[in-house]
Amino acid sequence: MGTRPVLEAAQKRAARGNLRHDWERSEVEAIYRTALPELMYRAQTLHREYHAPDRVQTCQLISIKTGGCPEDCAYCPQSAHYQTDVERQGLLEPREVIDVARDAARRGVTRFCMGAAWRQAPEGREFENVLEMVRGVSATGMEVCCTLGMLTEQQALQLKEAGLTAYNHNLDTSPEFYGSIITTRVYEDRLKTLAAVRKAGITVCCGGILGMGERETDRIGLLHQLATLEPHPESVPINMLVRVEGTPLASVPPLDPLEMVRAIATARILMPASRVRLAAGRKQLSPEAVTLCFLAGANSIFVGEKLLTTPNPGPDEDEQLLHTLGMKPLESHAV
Ligand code: SAM
Ligand code: DTB
Ligand code: SF4
Repeated sequence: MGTRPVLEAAQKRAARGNLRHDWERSEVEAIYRTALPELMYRAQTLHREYHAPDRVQTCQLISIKTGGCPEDCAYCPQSAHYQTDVERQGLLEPREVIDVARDAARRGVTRFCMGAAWRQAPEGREFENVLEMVRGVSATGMEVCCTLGMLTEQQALQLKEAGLTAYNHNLDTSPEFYGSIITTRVYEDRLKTLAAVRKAGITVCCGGILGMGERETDRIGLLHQLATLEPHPESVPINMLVRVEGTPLASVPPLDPLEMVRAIATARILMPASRVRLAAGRKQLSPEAVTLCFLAGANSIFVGEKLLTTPNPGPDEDEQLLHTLGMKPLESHAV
């Protein structure tokens, strides 16, 4: 290890001692409602203590199994409960996925996330194929993330063994609002899978969606849940709802982008060492709003033309934006 990584690791260790997991909901509320200039100043100050302010992690998504999901998540175009334009696609072949990953690594992407429209990860041949994908992606040197729905402890261990570094499993919103969005599972199911992931030694990627018609208190409730997980999720995706025709949330009023900014700044203050990802919804945000999200402490984005099934800004647009802002992708360690 050179001097810089050693220093960084030491800083991280020292910083970790200061992390709080006992946030009161009222404290989260007070932070969220701080006057914007003060909120941004506090978020930016912490951001600089823990992260390089000009760096952003680039992650690429691939949908390895698309549509036909038995869950009824009101935001999701892949739920079998709703009539959307998403074309169903069975599990891709490991080779196909690994080829896409290698290409992403060559382009400097540092995290690769495989998403499947499952209620829970399957057993048997399909799961074996997912493990093969994880092994192949892991060999590129990128961080490897999966989001496959609920997992058993055994499956989490097998994924870890195959080289999985992160598992995405979102809490999505506050416990109070959850039942208005999803009826086919409960908050506790999510927390159980998150515990299995932790137990297996896989890092946690956990966040939520804003703009689903929730109240401000629900956004605060979500952030409170995330910040009281111990340890904090290493990665916190903040999605702005992509409103998709055919889903029950297709015509909810659009979210004020400043709510994204406030939520990101609050996440940065509550979980200063975590990566906060400005996830879905970038295509719907202006370059100015995206810039404010970066200033609030977002330091990770999804790149590539597509998220799972919906459009994302293309590589040219992203390159231009980062260039204009004088920001750079994290250095790639791909092999
Ligand atoms: N089925 C698995 C699950 O739900 O955990 C993995 C795939 S699921 C599509 C991954 C995440 O995508 C969801 O938890 C949700 O937060 C996010 N998501 C789905 N549809 C979205 C939309 N229309 N807008 C924003 N985020 C969305
Ligand atoms: C996350 O929080 N957002 C990503 C990833 N984790 C899996 C997914 C966003 C999906 C947006 C809707 C779609 O493209 O289908
Ligand atoms: Fe299924 Fe995940 Fe979509 Fe819910 S969010 S319907 S679990 S794919």
